[in-house]
Amino acid sequence: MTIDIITVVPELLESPFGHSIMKRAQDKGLLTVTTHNLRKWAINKHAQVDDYPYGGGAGMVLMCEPLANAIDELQKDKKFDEIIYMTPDGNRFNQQAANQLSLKENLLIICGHYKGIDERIREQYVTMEISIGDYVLSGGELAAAVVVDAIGRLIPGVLSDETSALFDSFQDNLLAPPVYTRPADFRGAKVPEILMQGDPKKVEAWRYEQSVERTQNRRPDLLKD
Ligand code: 6GU
Repeated sequence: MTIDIITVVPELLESPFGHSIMKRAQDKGLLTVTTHNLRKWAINKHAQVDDYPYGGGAGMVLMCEPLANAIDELQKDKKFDEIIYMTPDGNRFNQQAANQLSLKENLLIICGHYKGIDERIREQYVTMEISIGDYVLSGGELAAAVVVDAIGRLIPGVLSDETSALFDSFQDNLLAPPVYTRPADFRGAKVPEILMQGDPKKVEAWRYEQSVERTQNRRPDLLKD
């Protein structure tokens, strides 16, 4: 899978994909993340990519031309399955959306900044709008990093134990069960006996029970649908 990201702050996206599972996905050639500085397509020698909003008001708006020229140029090299705009008024991101996007070949993500991007780019280019929650970030970059991480780890072959994503929280609308590692006794707090006995059937049943209980207690809304 390839993911191209257009941003005015590429520095914000340098570290998130350089470590751990995202790094391994890229080293294995299963995922290629490329960030593009929008200023490369600036309209003048002052590197301008934004302007005042028509009608007045605070904040700047990313202009049509730099974004359109950037997208047009990137589209010459590949066909994007989705052109995604990160915005607090987009569709709320969740595990189901991550699953669906992990099956795509080429994604393009546009990060807004300031007041956002000119509406005509949303109308003419963007095929999907994503928000990561009901709060406002100062730009789409951190949200894009969240989305790329959630998608990237689902690409087949990325996780060392291919089945492990199947047991994530939310994958079946259940939260994950509690986990333990050594020592068996931490300051008097013992690991549940059933996990120590080594009967896989019993362990599986216990984990499922714990998942349901945890979901009932913490996220009863997940059990409704
Ligand atoms: Cl995708 N962008 C911004 N700027 N803020 C957000 C968001 C995205 N999702 C939640 N808040």
